[in-house]
This record gives sequence, C-alpha cells and structure tokens, in this order.
Amino acid sequence: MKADIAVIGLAVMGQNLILNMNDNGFKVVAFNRTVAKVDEFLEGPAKGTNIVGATSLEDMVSKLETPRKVMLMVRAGDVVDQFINALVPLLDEGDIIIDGGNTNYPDTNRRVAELREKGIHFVGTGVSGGEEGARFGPSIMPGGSPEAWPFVKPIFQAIAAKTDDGEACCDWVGREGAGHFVKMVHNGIEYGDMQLISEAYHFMKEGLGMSHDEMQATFAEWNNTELNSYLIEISADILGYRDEDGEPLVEKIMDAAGQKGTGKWTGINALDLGIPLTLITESVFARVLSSMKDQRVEAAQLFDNPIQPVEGDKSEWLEALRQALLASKIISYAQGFMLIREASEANNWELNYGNVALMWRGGCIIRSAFLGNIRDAFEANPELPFLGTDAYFKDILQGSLPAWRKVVAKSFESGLPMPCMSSALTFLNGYTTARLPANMIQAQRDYFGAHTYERTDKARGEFFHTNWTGTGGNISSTTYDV
Ligand code: NBP
Repeated sequence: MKADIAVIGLAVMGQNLILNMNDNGFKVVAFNRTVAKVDEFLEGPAKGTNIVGATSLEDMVSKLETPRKVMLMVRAGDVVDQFINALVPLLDEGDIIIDGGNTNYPDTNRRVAELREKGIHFVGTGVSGGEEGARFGPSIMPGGSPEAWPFVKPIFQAIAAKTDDGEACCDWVGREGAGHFVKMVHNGIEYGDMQLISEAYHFMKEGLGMSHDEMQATFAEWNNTELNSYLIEISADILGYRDEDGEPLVEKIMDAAGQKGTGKWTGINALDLGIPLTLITESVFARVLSSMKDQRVEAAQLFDNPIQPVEGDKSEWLEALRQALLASKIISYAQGFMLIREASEANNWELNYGNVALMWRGGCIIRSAFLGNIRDAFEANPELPFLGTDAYFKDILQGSLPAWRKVVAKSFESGLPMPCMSSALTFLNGYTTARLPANMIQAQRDYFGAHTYERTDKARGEFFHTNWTGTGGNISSTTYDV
C-alpha cells in the first residue's frame, strides 16, 4: 500500500506531526536531509508504527499515492526553496507541496505563483501548538492553491486539535500566503499576551510585593474567569516551579527575551497596511528593550528611579489588574483582527474572521475561552470593523475602564514599566474620541509644507491651503496618503 503523505524534516515538529498522522490512520513516509535521522526515528519513536522511511527524495516520491502530498517541516527560508527545487523534477502535475514552517507570507505568495506555472499545487500552512500540539492536535492554518485543499483536508482536520464541540481547529484560510499571514498574526498576538501577563506579574511582584505562591494562586484563579487560556495556565505553573534549591526557577532566568521574527513581521505589516497595531508592536519593542540587559543595568545605577511599592487593599488591586489585563487583551485581539481584515481586503483573500478565531480556539499557544466569543462576534457581524464594538466586548471594555485607568496610572506613579496595558488604554482612548488633536498636525503640515487640510465646515475630500505667514505662496503640495 502506498503512503498518504510524506513529511520532510525530522526535528521536533516533523516527528510529532508524523506520529500524530500515524495515530489517525494515515500512512506516512519520513525523510530528512541528514538521512541517519530517518533510521533513528524508525528505530526510536516510530518503532512498531506504520511509518516508513525514505533514503532519498526519489525513494520518498516513489512510495507516495497520487496526487502526491509532500509536507516540509524544515527551517523557514532558503531551505524550503532548496527542497522545492529538488522536488519539482520528481513530481507530476497536480501533486502538492506543503510548507508547514514559520514562513514569511510573501515567500508563500511567490511559491504558490511559481509552482502554479509548473502545474504543482502549493500550500503554506501555519502550525501552532509547539511539540505537544504537533503530537496530539495542533491548530493548523492552511492557505495557498485552493485545488489542493480537498486532498489535504482529511489529513489536516483529523490531526488538528478539536474544540469542546468537536470542531477541528483547522479550516481553509484563503489563497496565496493567507495561511502564513494568519499564523504570523497569531504569533504577534502571542507576543502581546505574553507581555501583558509579564506586566501583571511585575505589578504583583514589585508593586504589591506578592510571594510566588500567592502569584501562582492568583493566576490559577484568573484561569477560572474570562481570562481562561493556555498562557495564563502555564504562567501559574511557572510561578510555582521550584529549582533544585527550592527557590522559584523563574527568578533565576535572565530577563532578556528572545524572538524569531514573527512579531516583528506583524508590526512591519501593520505599518505597511496602515493599521494601529500598537499593543503587539509595543510587545516586540519590550522584548528588544529587555535584551539590552547591560545597558539597562548601567542606566539603573545612573538614575534614581526605583519602583515604588503599591499601597492599598491587595485584593482590590488584584481585581483591578485582572480587569486591566482582560481589557488590554481584548484591544490586542481587536487590533490583530483589524490587521487581518485589512490584509484580506488588500489581497482579495476573502477571509472568514470567525473561522480564524475557531482555528485558534484549540491546539495553539493563544488558545483560550475568549476566542469562542470572538467567533460569535464575527458570526453575528462578519464585517465588524473593530471587535471592541461588539456588544459582549464593548461591555467588558466599558466596565473595566475605571480599574484599567487606576492600574495604568499607578504603574506610572510607581515607576513600573507597563508598555502594553498602557498602549491598549491609550488606543481605546483615541479610538473612542470623536475629535482628536490631529487638526493641529494638519495645520502644521500645511504651515511648513503646504500639504493642505480638509475643513470641518466643508465636505470631506475638499482640500484647502492657507498662506499662514503672509510670506508663503498660495501653491499647495499634491494631496495623497501613503
Ligand atoms: P527546525 O526549525 O529546527 O528545523 C530542523 C529541520 O530543518 C531539520 O530537518 C533539518 O535537517 C532541516 N534543515 C536545516 Br535546520 N537546515 C537545512 C538545510 N540547509 N538543508 C536541508 N535541511 C535543513 O525544526 P522545528 O523546530 O521542528 O521546526 C520546523 C518548522 O516548523 C520551522 O519552520 C519552525 O519555525 C516551525 N515551527 C516550529 C515550532 C516549534 O515549536 N518548534 C512551532 C511551530 C512552527 P537536519 O536534521 O539535516 O539538520
């Protein structure tokens, strides 16, 4: 019997996805650049399964049922192109190549188009959930050549995580690099969620002076509220974890955050598409700032700027902090969906935003109860421009405002850095302000550069220039937005 699919790349993700496919009754051929790893895999974790190995790409292709499906789980970038170039001469028209790595979506756009010329279908799919997700049910976000979906769907939907209602956390996202775009935004949101949790932990530890047991208990309690999510759950575990000497391990970990680029790409895309994705972008900058450890240590000695303790009733502060975290998280997801919507419109991807929320509902790192509410919001209004105006989310934002303001104000007073909770509040303040001071900016632009302005007492689209000093001319600059 020929195999249903081949997977190239036997690192953590590839091996676990193969074992997951095998559990779900699919026959898989495994291949890896370093071929010795194929034997190690077959003799190790894959022993006693239906998984077969290949000694070369030719051998691998000969073992596949047509149309052939070859999935790459290798390092993103040139390595993917190298495998595609080696595979194309071995494949026939109608065969399918799938890239399951963390690829930047313009690369997927290009590969879909290049392979279409050769009659080969290409799928670029986000896979989230890390090692455990890959093994027992990841969130899978496929996009690319729509012709490939009917062939890939039974495998992907079988191995994907399921919601409590049994729905697969995998559906067709859209054409071109839409799947990888959605995965990129997922990772950006992950950056934001992690930073928000870190800010809450900082407030508890340095502001309220809480012990690790108290903080663990608080996060565990929060996990029974609207904040219920994988990241809150693991944060409670992390705070409770003791090193060999009985001390909390988290305090021995260097405070310099790493990153592999997906948060940065999300921020760059937001700037390109003109979306105010302030929270995720702040979370990327927060990681960058954290990585300047030596400079920070030096500056801390230079300035007299210690964190002041937060006085007052601890349980009241904790409830305020919980509300500030929840409200900020809503803003982050709302901004993320604004970006997805803009990309969908700019690229004609026709994305279904409710389905995107469903795909993130289980299996992935940002899985949470809250994504069910996001799905409901987009089901009620598929064209919702800003999630924060949906009745459910609007009520939470409105109700949290006093506590959120109190927490952010206290962070400024006490010298606690709080870039994401404060930027989220600033965003909502701006988004809900009918008249912003941008009239001053327009006046300045017209003053120094004759860039013109629209008037509140005239129709939109009519542009005016004033000779502000009496010495400038009446000629205006061309009016366009970038
Ligand atoms: P890695 O990202 O560490 O990639 C390892 C694989 O890439 C191995 O098969 C390795 O072959 C191959 N490879 C490398 Br590295 N350089 C190569 C080259 N020059 N030519 C050919 N093959 C090469 O593995 P991973 O962590 O399993 O991730 C796989 C993909 O999934 C990545 O794109 C990653 O970003 C993405 N992803 C990872 C996670 C996660 O939690 N780790 C989650 C979601 C998505 P070798 O064995 O011969 O060196």
